[in-house]
Amino acid sequence: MTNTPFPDGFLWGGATAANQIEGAYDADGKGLSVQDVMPRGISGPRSETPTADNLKLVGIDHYHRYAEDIALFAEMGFGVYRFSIAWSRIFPKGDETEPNEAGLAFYERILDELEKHGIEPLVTISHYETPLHLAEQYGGWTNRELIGFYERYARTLFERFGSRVKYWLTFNEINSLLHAPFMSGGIPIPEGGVPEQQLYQAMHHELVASARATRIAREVAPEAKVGCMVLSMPIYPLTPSPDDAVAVMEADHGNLVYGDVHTRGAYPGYFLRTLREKGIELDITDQDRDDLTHTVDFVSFSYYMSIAETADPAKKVAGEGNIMGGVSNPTLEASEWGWQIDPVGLRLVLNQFWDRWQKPLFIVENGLGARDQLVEVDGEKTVVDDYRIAYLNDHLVQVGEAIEDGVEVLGYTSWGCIDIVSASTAQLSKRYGFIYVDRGDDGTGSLDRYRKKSFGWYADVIRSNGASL
Ligand code: BGP
Repeated sequence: MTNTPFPDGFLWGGATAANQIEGAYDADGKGLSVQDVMPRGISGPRSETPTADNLKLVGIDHYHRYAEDIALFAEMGFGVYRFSIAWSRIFPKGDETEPNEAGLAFYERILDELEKHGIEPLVTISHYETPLHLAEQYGGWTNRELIGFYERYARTLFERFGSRVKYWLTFNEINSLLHAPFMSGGIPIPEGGVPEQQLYQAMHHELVASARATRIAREVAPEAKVGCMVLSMPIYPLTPSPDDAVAVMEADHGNLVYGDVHTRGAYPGYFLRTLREKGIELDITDQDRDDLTHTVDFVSFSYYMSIAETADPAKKVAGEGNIMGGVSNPTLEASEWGWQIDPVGLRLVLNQFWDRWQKPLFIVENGLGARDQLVEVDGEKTVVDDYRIAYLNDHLVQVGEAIEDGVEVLGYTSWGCIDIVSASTAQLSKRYGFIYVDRGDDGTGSLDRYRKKSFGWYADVIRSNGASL
């Protein structure tokens, strides 16, 4: 197809995460993860034990319906499917020495289905799914021992699946740890919050673990391509004042450091300044420094929104619904959850990351959460989600612009390619899918799947390799 900027072999697909899709939270030996005690998503308190109102315990029952779901992905023409492996299915408590064979067998079945349909797997090793035992008995990633546990887990996956899975992501949105310590780092949050020293030490441990996974992959699965995964968010100065530009630079540095470490293999100077100014002394061994030099093959990221930033304390009102700080941009519309919609921002962040790191880029999350209404059209149940088609179309047009700018983009996996439980709200009513799932926030529903209008639209985009945009 000539009239498209997307290269031959561009990987079109969709993305999900184990804790948001699978359900079967305690099936076949699976241990609890932090998600199983987070019935209210990012902002709500954790529960002592799993509670019936936690929609993730059942999810959309993908654990039993995976063959039907993957067949629907294949019907859209997916070339790639991003999913996560639930750490506590493989190591139920996280600190065992031997894996849970039934957990490995489930993901063998997933890979069998993908292979049957010729869909490339893209596996997230840890997607906000730290085993609860590691959180409660070790303090999560504040504890250096987690590096060893993660290393054993990653090695097990590479040894078992390394010949079948080409693309791997080490941690989902590794730059969210400072903002969501329990969800992202399995760090119990005491009254008064987690001391910054511990948060930054946890960040260091995850970065070392990510680099060790990369080193192991080179050894055990030489064909594998390992990427880091960050939450991307272009930041605009609220005014053209130089002070606002400095505020943007400093906020940007807070996110760019993760990609810098993964691609350059060492902490940049601006980060060392941050530590000095915060009075934080990281415990970094010579082995850590050597580990960090094992850099990634590609950089992947999620993209939903952009934010603004200002140096003026009087204007520093955090953007609604955004866990990563910043202020609202008065020139942009927001979604119902306050996420500011900015397709051009995707072109900007693609250029920024490419110019900075010169590594192939993979967009592994992008989508619009919305309260879809199931209706009947010509006797078929569906959702007329023209708003989602418009959002995705506008964003993909900007991916095409970035490719014309010379940016190397490996692929695009739309987030929540089937309705699943939202991470931030822990609800099902914030729907992203091309496929509607009949289950409500009250947990009732048939769990039947229905193709939305965007299902056919995306199939056309994939079939035409982007020419239909
Ligand atoms: C990202 C997570 C995903 C997904 C997405 C959408 O931060 O990596 O797991 O949940 O956000 O967010 P939400 O589900 O909160 O609307």
